[in-house]
Amino acid sequence: MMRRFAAALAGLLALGGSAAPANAPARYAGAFALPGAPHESAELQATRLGPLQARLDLWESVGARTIASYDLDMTERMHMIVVSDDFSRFLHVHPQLAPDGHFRIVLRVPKPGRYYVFADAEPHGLGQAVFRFALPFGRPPIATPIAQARMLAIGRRTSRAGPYTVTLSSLELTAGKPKLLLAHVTKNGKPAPDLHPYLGGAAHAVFISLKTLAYVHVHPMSGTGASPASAKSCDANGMAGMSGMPGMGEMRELPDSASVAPDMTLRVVAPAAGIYKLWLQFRGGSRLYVTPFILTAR
Ligand SMILES: [Cu+2]
Repeated sequence: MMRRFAAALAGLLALGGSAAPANAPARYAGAFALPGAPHESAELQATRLGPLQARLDLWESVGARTIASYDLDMTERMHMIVVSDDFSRFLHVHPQLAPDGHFRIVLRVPKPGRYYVFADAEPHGLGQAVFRFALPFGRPPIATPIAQARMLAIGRRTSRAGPYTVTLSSLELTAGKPKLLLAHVTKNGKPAPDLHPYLGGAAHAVFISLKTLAYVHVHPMSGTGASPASAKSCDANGMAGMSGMPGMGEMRELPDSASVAPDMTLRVVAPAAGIYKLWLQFRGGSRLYVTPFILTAR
């Protein structure tokens, strides 16, 4: 057995190639995840630290020039959304920008598998850009169709996280057009009394198309004031920040101590028809919660 292993290794070395050490950095080019064409390109270098952990180093460039200046958006310069390719796991993390223009973070994923990493940032003067990478973390277990369906939680307007239950007014979106969704949050059956802002927003909603991997990140507004008429006026006045959405201005950031109403309004434009998974992230008390939903855009 040992002799066969030694022979195989010798053969490899004889090919003039040496087996890349397991933690050799791997490079990935980013795919632009928003409609339209990007002004910049993005690259990511991943150095494996363990089966479920890697050091990520990400930078964006215009031509050969590495971008060094990024605007703050919702209190951070980059929002990194990490989703397993079976859409069962969701992470929202924040790589830190270094003076050399590189964002760095040590990412730990919950289980083996391939993960889509969405890097959402605003290079100064270039507007919002989102790039997608696909990073392998070991070999995923084979998921049965039943397990996949359960993971997707298709057709449910309510979703639970800890003591909270979130109910959406609808699971229907309109492709290419704004749709207002109301999210009602209860805690132990009563309207949630202890919701607070997360990263300056009442909540964060990330939609990803299961087919095209199109990415939409919106910030719900606290309260139900945004009727369809006011949605139109929002357009005119730029009330609500909806990155990835045409025609909306910056949202006023909320202090951490503020209260968020148990009813929130999401204004969503699905870029195309298809099935989207939504992760609605909010702060209840001092803890973060995320509730998944599946919506259909027609
Ligand atoms: Cu973020």
